[in-house]
Amino acid sequence: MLRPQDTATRERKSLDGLWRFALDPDGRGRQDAWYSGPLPEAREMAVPASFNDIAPDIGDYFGDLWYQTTVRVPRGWDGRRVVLHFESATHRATVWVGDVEVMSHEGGYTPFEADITDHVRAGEEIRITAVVDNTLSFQSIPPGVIEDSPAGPRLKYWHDFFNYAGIHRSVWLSATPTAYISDVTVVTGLDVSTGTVEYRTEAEGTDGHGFLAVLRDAGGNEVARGEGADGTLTVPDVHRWAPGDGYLYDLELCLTRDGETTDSYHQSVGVRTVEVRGTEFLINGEPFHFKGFGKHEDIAVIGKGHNDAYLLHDFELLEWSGANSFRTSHYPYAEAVLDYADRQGIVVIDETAAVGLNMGLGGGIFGAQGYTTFSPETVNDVTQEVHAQAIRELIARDKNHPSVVIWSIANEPESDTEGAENYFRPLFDVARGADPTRPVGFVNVMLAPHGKCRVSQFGDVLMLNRYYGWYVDTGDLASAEIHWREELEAWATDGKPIIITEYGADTYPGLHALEPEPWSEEYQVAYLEMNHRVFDAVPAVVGEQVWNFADFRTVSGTARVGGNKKGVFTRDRQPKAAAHLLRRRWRGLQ
Ligand code: BDP
Repeated sequence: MLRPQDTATRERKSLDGLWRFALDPDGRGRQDAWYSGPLPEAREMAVPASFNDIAPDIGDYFGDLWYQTTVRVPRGWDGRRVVLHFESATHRATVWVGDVEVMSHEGGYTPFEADITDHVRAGEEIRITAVVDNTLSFQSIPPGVIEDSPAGPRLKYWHDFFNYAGIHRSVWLSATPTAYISDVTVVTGLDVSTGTVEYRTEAEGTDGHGFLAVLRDAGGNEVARGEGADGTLTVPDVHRWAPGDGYLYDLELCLTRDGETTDSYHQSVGVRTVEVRGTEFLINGEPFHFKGFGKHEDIAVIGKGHNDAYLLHDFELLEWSGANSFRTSHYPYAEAVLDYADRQGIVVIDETAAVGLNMGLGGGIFGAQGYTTFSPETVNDVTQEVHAQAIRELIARDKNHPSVVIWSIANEPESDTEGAENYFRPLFDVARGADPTRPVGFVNVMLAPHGKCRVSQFGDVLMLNRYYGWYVDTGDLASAEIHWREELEAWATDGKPIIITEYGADTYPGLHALEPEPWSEEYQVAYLEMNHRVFDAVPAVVGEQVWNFADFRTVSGTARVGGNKKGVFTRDRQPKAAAHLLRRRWRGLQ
């Protein structure tokens, strides 16, 4: 699947704006065919946005959410292939055009689309209705469960961020030629100063057509061209994509017939290599050290809705703090985020939405207890296939981003049992089958330390989340330092690169203490300094990503004060004292 583009042969029309919107607590809409006319009792809802924080009375709702809009198909689109494309709908959706069901999709963070040519006429208005379901189950990624409570059913889940949902990203109507390019895969290589761009084009309806690929530099000058659906282009004196230098070439892929270009698609290309060698993580053959954060898509009012202003602001703050990377904890982010990371030379660890596959974690902190993670009744074979599909869709979507250097297939799952080992082994194969070029890993939880974890054997890198001095040795940084170093030195014996993908301490902004104590700004600083001493003593550590970039909304609980407060920035992006510490460390300032 390719994202809609405006090119010499393609057009797109944004459907973002205010849609009609209705909750369906009794689950009547599907059988009463709400798609067959204007939605009953509709209010309006912003797209893209989470629906939860827009109005005061709907935040915790779960079930079917109905969205509807009308759009006129441009007059000039007669004879064209018309596509309806959703960048995401959380966590699943079914879509109708008029009265015709055109598609369903499972998974809240990857795109889906349908060819709706047969259901539309150029120049006429169409009604688009989507029913989005934000319920989680043991067979969804991430998992959840509906439990009874005296006040009625409640949705519980094992991840530490709020279940924001809705249409979080843009929706497009687009037109392509009927013979069209349907996918492209690019793999780049380097031989001293010469770059290679291996490309593979897929296309439909192309009898009698030829293929052309033209590579241009950032100034628009042609540097290489090739004929055929597949090929390898060579770029002497290549300008590499590198951390901090997001140089991109433009690869234009064309279908041609009788000397005319009948379809054209543009793919940006960063020429770089990624490799794990021993305990080193190499980008372009040079050791790379990750400095940055685990982030969230989380902002006031909009929730997980994509917002360009926050995108730019967050990257400015990454730059300010000296960060060179982040992880898309705990789900694939909007594609615009990865495009921007490509252009800025920011390195990304790209994660699926497989978070909370660990029912032993957070007992008492985050919610339900008493479940076994991997069992026929809970996370089972069906879940595993949904998870496999989530990995395939993530890689299909993001495979051409030079910024993406690691696939993270899960965050903090149970990983110390036979059930976990059997569940994950084939999922690593799925990831490697979909992309043999990038390292694959998963993020290990503190409950499965070195010697107990049965899943890290499958990873190319070790990604560890550790909270010594916070969840254990709370307030006792001296003991925390000893314990942490012991564990890390044990992991180093595995001979793989180690990235600390989470370390952090909840910090209430403005709370101060002469003797650093938990929740104070001074403690967050002292906690980070302790961690840094440990990392700097273990050469296999090739990266540190603080948890979290900013405070974020989560399920309420006794350990959560107005959200998770481990942000180095507040939710509205003001620095805590720790932000200045990181800036000094990462920028090498005094
Ligand atoms: C880890 C999770 C992350 C949480 C964090 C925390 O990966 O999602 O928000 O800990 O407790 O368990 O703050």
